[in-house]
Parts: sequence; structure tokens; C-alpha cells
Amino acid sequence: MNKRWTHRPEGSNWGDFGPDDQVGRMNLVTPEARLRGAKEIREGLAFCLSLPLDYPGGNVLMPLRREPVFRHERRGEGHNYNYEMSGVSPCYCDIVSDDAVTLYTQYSTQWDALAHVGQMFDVDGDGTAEKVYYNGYQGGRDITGPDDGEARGAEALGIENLAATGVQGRGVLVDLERLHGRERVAVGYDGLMRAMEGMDVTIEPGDFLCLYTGFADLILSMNKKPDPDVLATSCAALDGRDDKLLNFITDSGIAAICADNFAVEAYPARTPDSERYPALPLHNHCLFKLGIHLGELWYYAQLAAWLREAKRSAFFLTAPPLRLPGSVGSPLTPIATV
Ligand code: UVW
Repeated sequence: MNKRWTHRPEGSNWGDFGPDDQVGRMNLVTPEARLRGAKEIREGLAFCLSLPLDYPGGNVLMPLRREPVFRHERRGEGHNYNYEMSGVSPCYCDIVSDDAVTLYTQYSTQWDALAHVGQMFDVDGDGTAEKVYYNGYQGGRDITGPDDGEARGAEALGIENLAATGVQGRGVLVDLERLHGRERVAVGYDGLMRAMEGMDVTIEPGDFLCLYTGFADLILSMNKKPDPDVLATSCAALDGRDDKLLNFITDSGIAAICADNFAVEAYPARTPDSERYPALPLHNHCLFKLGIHLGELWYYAQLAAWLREAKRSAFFLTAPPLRLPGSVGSPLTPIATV
């Protein structure tokens, strides 16, 4: 019997990577999977896959997430910024600057940690649902916030676990923008297969599935004044209510999904027939059931244009989050090398 759960959610892989596993499908990023990725380096060109981290600008995309705010420590009469450190001669006096920043970990280009989304679920079969996350780690015990008495953060499933894996492997870009332009479409299994037709690679276990929709390009073009109505009605997003798509995610063995849009999946999602359902079905399937990390608001414009021209879809991806213990997400600067 597992010490954290007696019942695992239907369709989940809890326990398959060990009773205390905290990185889920990143376990499939084996040395062989990394070498497969490294074989995609043929030209030596690198692409930055991050938005500037002060985009989208404002907080209309997500009211609870705000722009970075810098501050500076006082030093002497002024601040430790453009500070003249005494030198032997005034002509050679050093000038130093330090800064500190309040950074919402999921404001811009980001990883969701496995501690980001869980579900009320009866893990011990006693008839009462608990707040649980991937592999049975519990809210209020392993992941604690200000309403849990003592806020110790994500002592399990925090983003530092992903960072410690190194996060390198083969990225495969599925170009939804080429098919749909800026049209708002929910892409299920059939749509994803259509977008993958003619691609020069198949997706293999341990690959990173990267989705280019044009959403981050649109954000960038809005120059830090995002138009919420345009953003809510633009670009492709995955249809998290499509069971065939969820089955594909399970069966494919992909390590992570990294999209350039707001939440990877269409949000709000379609209302299903059943009475009880998760609001974020793809987050539920990936973060909660399978331990698949989600990347959001990545920036693919230049990489996608280059891959189109070169008639390629795969690249070597380097994408570690900050090794920030206890965080439920992290900004990052992913790099594609081709
Ligand atoms: C939503 O909250 C909709 O998505 P995420 O937190 O993963 O950005």
C-alpha cells in the first residue's frame, strides 16, 4: 500500500515512477532522449524562446498576476544603485548597482510546477475528498499557504525539482499558427494530428511538445497594453475536454507541453455534460494525473519562421526553471538550438 494514497485517480500514473516521485514524466527524459535532442543541432543557431518578462504588461490577462516591480536597498545617504564606492583616486572610483525584484512566477514566460494545480480527491477511500496533487502529495500538509496556518510553500512538487533535472531534450514544434493564423480555435486530437501531417518527425517518449499559436507574438505587438477582448478571442488553444487528445497525451509519453499561449488549453473550457468536472481539464490531466509540466507564454516567432523555412520541426531544447525551492511556478528563458 502506498503511504500517501490507497486510491489513485482513474487514468493517472501515480506510483509508476516510484512512491515519492516528484517530477512525473520528466523521468522519460533519459540520456537517450537527450542525445536524440542533441542530434537536432546541425547549424549551431540559438533562439531565445522567452518574452521579455515584463510582458504582457498590466494585469488584464490574469488579474492576480502583476508586472515585475524593482526596488533597491538603501546604501549610505542614497541607494545601492549607481553608487560610488570609494576608490583610492576619485577618477577610478567604482560605480555599482544591485537590484531586487518582486516577480510573479507565472506572469510571463513560465513553467507550471506540479504543485500548481491539484484536485479535491478521496485518496484514502474514507469518503471524504482531500486537496491532493500529483502522486498524492497533499495541500495543507506538503503544500502549505497562508490559509494553512504556516505558509511553508510547496515542500513537495515545487519547481526546484524540475530545475534539478536539467530540462534538456528534444523539442518538437507543432505549428498551429500556420494552419489557423490568429483565429480562435480549440484544437483536439484530430486538429493536432492535422497540424502534424507532413512533419519530418514523430513525437517520441521523453520529447517536449511545443505549440506555436501566435498568441505571444500578439502580446508582443500590443506593446505592454494588452487588449483583453482581442486576446480572449485570438489564436489556437488545446481542447482539454477532448478525451482523444487526453488519451494521446497519456499514450505518447511526451515529457511536457510548452505553448506560447496563456494556459496551453482553451480557458474557460467547454461545459461538459457531467455534473462534476475540473475547470482546467488539461491541467488536471497533465499536472495532477500524469506529472506533465506545462510551459506557457513561451515565444516561438523566430524559431517557427526558421523551422518553416528549413522544413524542420525538431530542435534541441534547454529550458530549466529557476531552482527556487517551494515555488509553484517559475519564469524561464528557454533556448532552442538547431
Ligand atoms: C490558468 O490559471 C488558467 O492557467 P495557468 O495558471 O496555468 O497559467
